[in-house]
Amino acid sequence: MAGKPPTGDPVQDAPEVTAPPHAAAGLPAVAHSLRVAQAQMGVKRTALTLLKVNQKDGFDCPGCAWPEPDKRHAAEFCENGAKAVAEEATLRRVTPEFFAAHSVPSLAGRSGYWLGQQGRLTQPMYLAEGEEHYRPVSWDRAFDIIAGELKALDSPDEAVFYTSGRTSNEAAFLYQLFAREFGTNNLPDCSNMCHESSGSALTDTLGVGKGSVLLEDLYRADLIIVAGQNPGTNHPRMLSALEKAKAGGTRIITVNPLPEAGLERFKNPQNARGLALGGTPLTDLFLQIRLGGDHALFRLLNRLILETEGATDTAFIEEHTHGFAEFERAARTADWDQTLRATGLTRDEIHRALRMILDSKRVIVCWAMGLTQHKHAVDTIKEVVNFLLLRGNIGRPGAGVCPVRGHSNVQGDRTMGIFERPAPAFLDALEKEFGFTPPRHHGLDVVRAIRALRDGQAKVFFAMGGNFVSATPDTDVTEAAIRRARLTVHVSTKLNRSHVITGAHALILPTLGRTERDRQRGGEQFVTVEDSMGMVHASRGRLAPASPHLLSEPAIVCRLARRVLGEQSTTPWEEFEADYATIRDRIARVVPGFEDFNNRVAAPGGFTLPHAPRDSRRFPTTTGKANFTASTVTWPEVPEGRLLLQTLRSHDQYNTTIYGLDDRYRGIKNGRRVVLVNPADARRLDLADGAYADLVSEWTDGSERRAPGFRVVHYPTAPGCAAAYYPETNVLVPLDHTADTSNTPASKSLVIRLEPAARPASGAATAT
Ligand SMILES: Nc1nc2c(c(=O)[nH]1)N[C@H]1C(S)=C(S)[C@@H](COP(=O)(O)OP(=O)(O)OC[C@H]3O[C@@H](n4cnc5c(=O)[nH]c(N)nc54)[C@H](O)[C@@H]3O)O[C@H]1N2
Ligand SMILES: Nc1nc2c(c(=O)[nH]1)N[C@H]1C(S)=C(S)[C@@H](COP(=O)(O)OP(=O)(O)OC[C@H]3O[C@@H](n4cnc5c(=O)[nH]c(N)nc54)[C@H](O)[C@@H]3O)O[C@H]1N2
Ligand SMILES: [Mo]
Repeated sequence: MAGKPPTGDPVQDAPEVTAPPHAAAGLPAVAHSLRVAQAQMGVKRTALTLLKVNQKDGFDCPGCAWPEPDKRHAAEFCENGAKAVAEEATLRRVTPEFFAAHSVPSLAGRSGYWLGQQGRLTQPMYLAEGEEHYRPVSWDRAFDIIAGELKALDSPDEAVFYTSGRTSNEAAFLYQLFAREFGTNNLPDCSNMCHESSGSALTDTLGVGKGSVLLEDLYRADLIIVAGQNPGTNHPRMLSALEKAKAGGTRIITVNPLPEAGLERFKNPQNARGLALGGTPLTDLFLQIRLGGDHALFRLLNRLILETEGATDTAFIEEHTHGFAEFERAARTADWDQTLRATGLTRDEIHRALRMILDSKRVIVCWAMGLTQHKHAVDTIKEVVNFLLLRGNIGRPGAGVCPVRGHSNVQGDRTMGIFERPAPAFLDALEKEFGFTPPRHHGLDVVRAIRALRDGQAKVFFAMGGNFVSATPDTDVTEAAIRRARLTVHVSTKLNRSHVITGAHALILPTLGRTERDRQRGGEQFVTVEDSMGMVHASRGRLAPASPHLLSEPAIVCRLARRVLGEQSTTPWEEFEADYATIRDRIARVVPGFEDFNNRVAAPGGFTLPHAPRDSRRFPTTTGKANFTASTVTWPEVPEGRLLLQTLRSHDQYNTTIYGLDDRYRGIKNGRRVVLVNPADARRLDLADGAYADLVSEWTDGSERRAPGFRVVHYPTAPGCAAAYYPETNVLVPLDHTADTSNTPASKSLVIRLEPAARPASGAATAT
């Protein structure tokens, strides 16, 4: 029933397994989303809220960053978008009485699922040094506490300002401005763990760290390759786009170790074909690749293209690219046997892929975490760029790179300057506009911030959203690092584990969500976001705020900045808080592409940011051209008797927020501590389906990490590979196991062994 959170810890980790379906969405998805939404919001609020998702006069779905089509459906949301909305618009509340009843140590013993189910945070709360309970605190006192600790630091670089990807453009711009006026570039964000590898690879090769395609391009492509992405769960509205593309003749190659139901067949609940008929088959060719084999695959494809008479776009290569000769030399040495070993694919499969590629004039490659979270992620993505450059598939309709971003405004936050390594031109613009001297030396990313906290070099940790301790790698190391901090502060909508693993003292600052009205002195405000394809548009919440004590994210930053910076700052923080249009006026003057921001964002649907490679085949790289690259092909080697583990999302979670225990498209419910293993491997390792095992990750320095008590599920993943859910498995990822260059935790490739274990006592709660 709406409004009533579960009382006992509901996480009975007793996984039940059935055969996975071969299609995604359809009526069950609609029914499921309404059920979830009504449990949190009640019937009326569900109807009122869901109808405003992604409408031109409504709010941006807080789920994923997939763009909205220009012609919108009355119900422009998906099952998982509905869950994201319900999670925020829930009627359940976490009140001061809740914190009086539950000590912080007792909350640290609860699962993340249980914490999230308690509802929205309603008042600023303070955990004083040496105490075990959070108590209510006034906003003024909260800002005093933060200012006190920040001013006591020996250097501004002892503070860390983390951002998750839901923060609006306006809040993000103010937040980075505050951090830099305070004196640090320590602005790590969730992107460091997510698409940082894409940003690194694309900036080096194309000059812009973002995708180069628009929604219309997908419909015009002859071929779309979806590599390392599970859109049926994580970007469900992408399936509608793929369906539309297929209707126009586009073919699809899926590259994935798992046969993901959403990519096999899509039953669109918004049309008759999806409702009554069997839906649309999406994938034409499924390449069931081994984890981390993509670099080798694309390298061999590049060699085969080079060897095919007339297959390369020589005019494009000559006019627009740099480094071709060196790349060609490297690519010509690509080795068949090595590639078959690295990928686990057959010659025939690779030849079939090649034929489809050569038959296609316009090609798009889409990818997500399956490519970015590997040690060699940046080189892999650069190889994808080589692949597209070879046939001139950048900067023309129906072709290009399409890294599909995660959080709904993670791309916008970066555009607004949330970056620990800001471009000098961006800092110059800030300096000119606001009349202060921004720090020029680089700040800390996520992994480096954890090390600094661990080593006592960072003392204040401030988070604008997110769930840092659960999202980051090496859970035990990270939690110990956070506990060494003097002060931890979280601006949040929902309770999570990061609120209960704290520094010496801690604050929770509750904030408005996307769905809620934002009234300031200057009247009702809206905010803006940028989607995965560089489209910027307004987002307006309609619901009454979850509590009268909430402040918006921009208001929190403005008040904090005034309290911390005082006279030292000439920035008009009060004016910014009263009227967000005044923030947008400044963004317009600082961030290229946002000229005349307020007027342009007033247009229904907003506007598209410029993208030089996409718009005019100009490449703002160091060479002034698109860069071919020639790296050494690598892939993860797995010793005998071991498996390669990827950590991924179930259908019933949003990152560290667990919506429920039903990974419907994989046929797993009522539990999350499962490990998916290929049946042949399982037999070899003598692990029956339903047996229990500890997952032990083995690290190059000889150390080990253990996640106990996982149910073995025989599942048709690629041989040699295994899969288990994040965040339960983050404990297995060593802090130093990161991608080269981007420093992204390599959470999709962990060498593990499975140690048979007893079935955990029935009803055991999961700790994460
Ligand atoms: N409902 C929901 N939506 C979300 C999220 C959520 O948690 N829930 N999270 C959001 C965020 S922040 C992000 S970043 C995105 C994440 O979106 P995804 O990247 O789709 O998420 P993952 O669950 O990590 O899935 C990775 C996919 O890549 C495949 N894969 C893993 N390793 C490899 C490999 O080496 N090669 C290849 N070719 N494939 C591989 C896996 O089998 C899986 O299908 O989704 C966003 N949207
Ligand atoms: N092992 C492993 N680890 C991973 C990954 C993986 O695939 N495997 N994926 C990585 C990826 S791609 C990402 S993006 C990170 C995610 O890392 P984060 O972004 O830090 O984590 P989330 O779980 O998305 O954060 C959820 C919390 O955000 C808060 N929140 C929600 N909405 C709002 C809002 O509007 N404002 C504010 N202020 N707070 C809000 C709520 O309190 C909620 O509890 O995790 C990474 N970690
Ligand atoms: Mo992400």
